[in-house]
Amino acid sequence: MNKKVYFAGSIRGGRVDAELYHRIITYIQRTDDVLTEHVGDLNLQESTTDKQIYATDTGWLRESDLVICEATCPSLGVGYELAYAEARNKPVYIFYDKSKANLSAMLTGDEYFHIFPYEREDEIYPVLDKILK
Ligand code: 6IA
Repeated sequence: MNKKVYFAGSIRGGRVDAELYHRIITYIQRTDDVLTEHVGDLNLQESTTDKQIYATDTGWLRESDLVICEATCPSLGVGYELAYAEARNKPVYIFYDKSKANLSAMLTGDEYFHIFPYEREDEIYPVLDKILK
């Protein structure tokens, strides 16, 4: 059965990597379901209240089988989601470009998280294959 993937990526933290999120989400969707497809929407518009966003996203986090995150662009919301997922024992996989980001010690110091520093985007996809197999 398809896995339900919660993909986390920066929104208000900055959209510099939105196209990368879109490519990762499209890749995951070849085999599995992404609950948060909008994170990779290149024309994302705020269309609802923050309360509604929080209620929907935390519901999806509880419903998800696993969380996959691209964390190169720092985001408070993503950090919150990762802690929320850990508290509910969801497996969490974090990718970041090590030439661009110095990931928070609150992530790299937490052995619960599976963290994958990469140098080139093409290193991400074989790891995704292993995670989703
Ligand atoms: O602090 P940030 O905004 O960077 O947090 C980004 C994370 O919070 C993402 O992984 C999302 O799951 C979640 N998030 C933040 N803003 C939204 C949002 N905004 N919609 C859904 N999830 C969000 C409204 C855009 C709407 C038109 C789809």
